[in-house]
Amino acid sequence: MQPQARSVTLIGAPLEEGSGRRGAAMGPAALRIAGVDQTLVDLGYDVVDAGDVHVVPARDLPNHPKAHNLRIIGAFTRALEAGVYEAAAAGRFPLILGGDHSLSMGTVSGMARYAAQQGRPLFVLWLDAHSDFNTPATSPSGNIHGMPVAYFCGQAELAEILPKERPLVDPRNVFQVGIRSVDAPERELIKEHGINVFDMRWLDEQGVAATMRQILGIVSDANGLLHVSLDVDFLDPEIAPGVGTTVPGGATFREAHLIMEMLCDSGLVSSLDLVELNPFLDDRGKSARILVELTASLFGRRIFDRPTRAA
Ligand code: 6HN
Ligand code: MN
Ligand code: MN
Ligand code: MN
Repeated sequence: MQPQARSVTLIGAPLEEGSGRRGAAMGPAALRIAGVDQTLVDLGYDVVDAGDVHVVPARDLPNHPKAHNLRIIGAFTRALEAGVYEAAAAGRFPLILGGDHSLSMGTVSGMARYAAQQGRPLFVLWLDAHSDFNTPATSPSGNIHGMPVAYFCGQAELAEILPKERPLVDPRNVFQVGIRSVDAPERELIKEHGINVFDMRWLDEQGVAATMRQILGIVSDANGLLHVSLDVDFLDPEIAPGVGTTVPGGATFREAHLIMEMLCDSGLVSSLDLVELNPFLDDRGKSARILVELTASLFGRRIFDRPTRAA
């Protein structure tokens, strides 16, 4: 099986204001140069590149002392929420080229609106070194890219970026894999809200195959949609150095590919974010290329077909 939609809309989100440093705004360009569009065309998909989102800072939002650049991030959130919702509602697979991780406030919110309309639960697979469940009150940095999960679960107050009645994601429907850097107050929030964390120790002990079977079984039993958010720092910095927040001891090339292959086989994936790529910090396009390789695996590139049980 393949991801559900046979047509893909690429949406560039040149956003870097959610991270503590510059460079991630060049991410969409690097992913295009690495060939994300043609890779999907070669796999047989109908691909439309909607180009990059361009916004001006939202003047109705406050300047928040503990959530930096809220006005520009708020404007991106609104535009991405709408763009992702519209692509999904048109039967297409939204693939977001980031951009720092604050963009997921918009993309996941857009998918949450779509899922609610379909009467199906939305699940989120968060592949990241970090939990990104800070709030302005707990954040050590004030950087909003550390807050998107708390935002789309309704826990991070960031003024009224989206209407108050926006559909939220149930924290128990969030699966975080690869986690190895969590702030102390953030950890308490994660436990309190029941986020499912499969940290690096879990992966070392249980392996990615058993972990993914467990997650995919839950999504499948619930007839859910699955949004995947892939942060470059999920991967080990040796293979993917192009990110501002490297943490040693990340996923290997093979672990990451197996996750993508199992996601593909499940047919459950509805949407994908590729985030935190910082080409300014990359090593000759290495990280951009691996993201495109992983995307190809998620969309069905494989070495050989596996024997299937069902006829
Ligand atoms: N990311 N927990 C740290 C913070 O500042 O909140 C790091 C967040 C990193 C965010 O990797 O997308
Ligand atoms: Mn992240
Ligand atoms: Mn991260
Ligand atoms: Mn709460």
